[in-house]
Amino acid sequence: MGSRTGLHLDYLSLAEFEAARWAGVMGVATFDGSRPERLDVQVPTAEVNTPVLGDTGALCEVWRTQQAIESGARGRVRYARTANMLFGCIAVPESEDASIEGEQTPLYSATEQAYREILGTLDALGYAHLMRVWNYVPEINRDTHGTERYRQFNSGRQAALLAKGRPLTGNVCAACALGAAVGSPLVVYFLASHTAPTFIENPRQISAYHYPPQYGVHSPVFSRATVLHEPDGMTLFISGTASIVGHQTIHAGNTAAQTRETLTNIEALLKEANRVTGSDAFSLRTLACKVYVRHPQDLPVIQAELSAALGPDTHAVYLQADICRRDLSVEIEATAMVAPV
Ligand code: 3EB
Repeated sequence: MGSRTGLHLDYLSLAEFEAARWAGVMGVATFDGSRPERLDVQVPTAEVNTPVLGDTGALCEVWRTQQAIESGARGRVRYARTANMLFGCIAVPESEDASIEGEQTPLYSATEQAYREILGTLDALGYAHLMRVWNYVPEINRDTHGTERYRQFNSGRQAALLAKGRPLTGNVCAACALGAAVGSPLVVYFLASHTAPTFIENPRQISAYHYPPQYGVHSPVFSRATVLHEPDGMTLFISGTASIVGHQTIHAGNTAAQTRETLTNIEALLKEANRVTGSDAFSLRTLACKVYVRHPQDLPVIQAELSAALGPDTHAVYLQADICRRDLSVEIEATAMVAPV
């Protein structure tokens, strides 16, 4: 999606991206584990292992800017930055050794290390505000060491935030957390800013960081959305959004109804984004959506609901991924870039 914010987001097939040979690429995520051949080694690239649904084949999520970029690495974090923004990524394998010193699981340790390195990088380079984080956790719903792996991830994320003096409620990043193929490392990529974004909650939902303990001893730490105001435009990052009202999953077993409820949640977030920015800039039609589908056979049902709600020109890509609650069959994240108000 093009915009005047300096930041651009495009979802492209690998072939389209290889042919484009763009300048100004800040970061890339690929979703079938492949790496574009022609990509400059300087460009931080998150290699995510989730099957792409539909007929595009390998998919590249490409973040570009019109501003000058400097790239580098710090520990395992690869990054590219402009004056106000930093894209980064990290992949951390799970190692049984990593947790020897504590009672923690390998995934807990990998998560804690990933977040410590991310936050350390942001502190060192002066990008204080984590705006948006994408988390891909192999076998997210599997129980190991007596606990679901998503919950182990939540505990590790909280521990690192706490250790780095970050808040666990309120001004916390927009995010998503999805499953990935067995044997993959934990992959996290993110966008941070120098100037503060605005953090948005959904009036239809309890904030995730206030979920009751039935969802895990350590709550997930994320905001429902963030919006970054820049002189030349606004960027809205909508977190992974699902069929949750209050704190409860609704329409378990009914994917069409879950999709509609998810879209209602996204509409509520768009309304909030318009309210807090004093604009009417954000609407369903301004969104680029990334849709996570648990069961590939649900793809046509989900596509039909999306095009009914967003129109035939829907900007959406579809990935097969497990979702962090076992009773959820679909989750949608979205990004919008609009001109200044
Ligand atoms: C939910 O609303 C669904 O743990 O970072 C959505 C977005 C979800 C982010 C995360 C989890 C996360 O609770 C799951």
